[in-house]
Amino acid sequence: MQSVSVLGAGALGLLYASHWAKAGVKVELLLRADQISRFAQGIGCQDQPRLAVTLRSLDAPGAPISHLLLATKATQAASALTPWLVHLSDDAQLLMIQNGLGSQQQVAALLKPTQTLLAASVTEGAYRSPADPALVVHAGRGETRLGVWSGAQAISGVETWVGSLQQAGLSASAVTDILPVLWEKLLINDLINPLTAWHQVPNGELLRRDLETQWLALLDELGPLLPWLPLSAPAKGWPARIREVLTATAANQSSMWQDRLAGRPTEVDFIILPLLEAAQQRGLSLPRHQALWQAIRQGEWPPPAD
Ligand code: KPL
Repeated sequence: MQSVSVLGAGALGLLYASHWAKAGVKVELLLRADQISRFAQGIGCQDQPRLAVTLRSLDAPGAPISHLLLATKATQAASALTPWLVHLSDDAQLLMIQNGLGSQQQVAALLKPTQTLLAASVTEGAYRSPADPALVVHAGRGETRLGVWSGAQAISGVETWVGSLQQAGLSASAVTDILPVLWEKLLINDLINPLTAWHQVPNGELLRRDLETQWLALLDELGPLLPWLPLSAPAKGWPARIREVLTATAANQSSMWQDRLAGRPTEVDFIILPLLEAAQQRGLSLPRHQALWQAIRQGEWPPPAD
């Protein structure tokens, strides 16, 4: 892959974009006109030299987009992509890296049958530098597992993206069935993100005994639902898997905590809601999840601790 366009200049978008740029891939950031000045000095990972990338807004001329990384929040994937659809080539390949489930279906519905949609589950820990929004802090090394969601040249598309991510120094692998992988990630996000945002703590703090009991209680509540979900239990069991992610991303501010800090809508409708819906279909109830979803959705965060 010689060039890639990135839509969504948040933490993960910048993380991928700067790795590609450093590896010599031609990177184009797709931005709103009012965002351009923010990236005029280049982008990069904190403590590393800045890298120049092309900054393109909707009204600027540009070549048809053949490879697009869609790195917005799940809440914005479809709406952010819509104005760019006319700039996609007929055989464009898109890779989505959103948390949860729901945004993939929304984006697939916007594409032509000749275009390819890939979806990925990402466990990289990253947040934008508080001092400079053009810089990203790579707070925890994770991986990108990607597979086909829909489209024409899906299989060869997966190989192209995996190869390009690996060449850029990121850990990436192809999976034959992406849905169980996305459900597994949804569960990880369900157990980590709301609680870190609620208590305003980095991921690693959920290893504290008092907070661990809270995500273990959420996990316990999911027990009767898990056999119905299209995912297989991690080899070491769920608690060990969650502790592994918490340890690997200990210093990270979860994306939901970042949303709370920025006053943005959170991704609860893509993370907790699919679980509530799946439970409802089976006649199961998830009162803890229901209460958490409702409170966060309505922005009823607890007051900050003293
Ligand atoms: O995906 C994440 C997120 O914050 O959204 C994890 C893996 C929990 C890293 O923070």
